[in-house]
Amino acid sequence: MDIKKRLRKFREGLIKRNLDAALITKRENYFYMSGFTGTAAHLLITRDNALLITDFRYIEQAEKEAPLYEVVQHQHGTLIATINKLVKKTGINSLGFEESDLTYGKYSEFKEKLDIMDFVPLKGLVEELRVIKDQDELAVLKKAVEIADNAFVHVLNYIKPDIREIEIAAEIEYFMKKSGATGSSFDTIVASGLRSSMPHGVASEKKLRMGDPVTLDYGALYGGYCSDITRTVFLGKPSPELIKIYNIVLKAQLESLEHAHKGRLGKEVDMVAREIILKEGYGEYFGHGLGHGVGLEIHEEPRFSPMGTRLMENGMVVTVEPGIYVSGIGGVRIEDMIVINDTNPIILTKAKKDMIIL
Ligand SMILES: [Mn+2]
Repeated sequence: MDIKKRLRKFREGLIKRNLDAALITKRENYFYMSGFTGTAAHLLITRDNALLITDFRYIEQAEKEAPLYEVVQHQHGTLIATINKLVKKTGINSLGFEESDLTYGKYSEFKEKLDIMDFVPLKGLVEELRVIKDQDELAVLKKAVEIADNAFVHVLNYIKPDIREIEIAAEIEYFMKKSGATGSSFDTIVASGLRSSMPHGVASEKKLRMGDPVTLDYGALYGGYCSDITRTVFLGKPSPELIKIYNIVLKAQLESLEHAHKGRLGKEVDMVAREIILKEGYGEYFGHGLGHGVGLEIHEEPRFSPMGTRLMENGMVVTVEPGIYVSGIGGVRIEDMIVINDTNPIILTKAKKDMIIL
């Protein structure tokens, strides 16, 4: 992790915003800015200093993981007093805080007790840096995707009549953990039969039956980074309408991939898939965006959606996941993770996309 470079860019952002310093409280962001993996830390980054404030439990770990930071210990109940000492020492007057992370309760307390003139909401400074992934991040993301890919091949052996969705989910998660994942990047979705028309049907106790479509949507959390994959497979021969739906979704997925490159707006890529699905008469059954950025968080910038006004740049990692969901019939979604490139994207997901009938 090139923390030095991240700090340099962060400070450019501070200067642009006319801030002396910022307090970083969101877990993904303090990890990104320092390398610290613990669950309790405040970063105080000024134009000249980088301070990591944590408690007794994490001192040794913080010193090891965040060597570019001066680690400062606070006692129970003395966090604000500790920050005030550092504020005085570093002579800062304006301090940004992460508006999307601080609860109202914490904000009120900070506002009241911090010896700072300007306590200013900061929107997405670290998130902006995180949008473009560097080589180290891409290597970790690639591995996270590979674990999910392998889990897909593995779990196909378990998709049989009478098995419950939760057993399939457990098998996926067990496999991923044995492969090095620290966990799942979100609650595993296994939606079979009519449940597959629920785009986010988390695995239930429903048993699989012949003729069921089975949508699997899950991901590995590996080295702090998330992967995200969806495939819909069929247990026995599906109905003609489901076959038709599958082929439309596949076509929309493949064609939008070709347009997911540098210089395109998020909404332009979304529109490619949307128009294909609309033309086939299923427009109203594709009710979500085409894709989302993935990294330390499962959903982050940029977005492929009708509202996506961001220009695609090399090194962005995004999902491409069109779907059609018809209540009473079922649903299909196909999702890959890609890296934006000059022309064709680098498709990280390798799992087979041709229709699988088990
Ligand atoms: Mn997704």
